[in-house]
Amino acid sequence: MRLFVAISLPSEVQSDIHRALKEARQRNGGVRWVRSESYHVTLAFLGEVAPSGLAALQGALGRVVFGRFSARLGAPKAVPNVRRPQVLWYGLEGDFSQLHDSLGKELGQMGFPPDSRPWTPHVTVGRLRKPGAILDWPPPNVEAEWEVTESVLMQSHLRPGEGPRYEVLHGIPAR
Ligand code: 2AM
Repeated sequence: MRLFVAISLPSEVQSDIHRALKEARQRNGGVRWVRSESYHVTLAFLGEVAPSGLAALQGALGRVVFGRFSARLGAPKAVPNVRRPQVLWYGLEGDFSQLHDSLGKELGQMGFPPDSRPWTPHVTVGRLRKPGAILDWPPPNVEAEWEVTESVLMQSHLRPGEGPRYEVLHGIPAR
């Protein structure tokens, strides 16, 4: 099973982002735009995990400790740059460090390797198969701030010809 740990976005934040991207979506048909109900913040990508390992993984996630914190949507960004972007995202501001560090520690003890690059909190909204110029970018900023009270273990169901469908398997509450 293809798994990752994420923070879900409130549905009104998902709608606000989707609305802000209207022009960009219309003018950039070559971009694989993420469906609004799938917008999320990835904390750790686990990749393929055997179903037999799920119980131990859920046990480890139960040991993740973090206090609730406030997250705010930041600026839209084309990565690595606006001339030849590969990924389009909105940045995020907030104190994600306790959650990210505790999660990294528990996953490390389970044998999952740490991030190879520094982690930047973001919400991916589009991906480009072939890096190319993007029109109507940047889109408007979106004013959104919310309280992060849990993170979630997600399963990604890949569907040929369609975007993936994400299923929440397990909640990791703040405490
Ligand atoms: P991102 O879009 O926030 O970068 C679920 O597939 C999520 O895991 C994706 O939204 C992506 O997060 C991240 N992801 C997918 N494949 C990945 C990979 N090979 N390495 C790291 N992160 C990956």
